[in-house]
Amino acid sequence: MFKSSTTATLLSLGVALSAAASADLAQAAKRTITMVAVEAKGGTTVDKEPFPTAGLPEGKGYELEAPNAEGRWEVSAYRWEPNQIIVNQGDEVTLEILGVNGAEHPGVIDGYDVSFTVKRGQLTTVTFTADKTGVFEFRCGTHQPSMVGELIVLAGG
Ligand SMILES: [Cu+2]
Repeated sequence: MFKSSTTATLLSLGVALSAAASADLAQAAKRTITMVAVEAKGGTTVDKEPFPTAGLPEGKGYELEAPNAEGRWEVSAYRWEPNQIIVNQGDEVTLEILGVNGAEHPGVIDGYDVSFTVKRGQLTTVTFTADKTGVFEFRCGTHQPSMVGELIVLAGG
């Protein structure tokens, strides 16, 4: 008896909470998303792992350095972090992007006529209203094909 009434209470609480979450989602909001432009790096020596023979896609986004005199090889990839941004239609979105690796990253968001440049050690602020729904690619003009992301704008309630 106690158990089933507890379950019923928790269920109604859950319904109330999800209703509140839906109400929040339906309202346009100011959203600030903190991002970084980074280069993920790794490396090892040929005595531990052989140098990969397959190669990587063309472009400056990926780098695979052949073994040096000591047999050490390196691999790296430039990326936006995070690279998936989900907002609601109507939100006023601010991206605050810190350049950590790489001198400069010229960025664009397709379909939004938004462009910006991120420089190492500087915080670049990009503000726009997410007025169109859909999935929009954002990318760095220099570091392809790795430095891409998706802006996902969900339909308003
Ligand atoms: Cu870049």
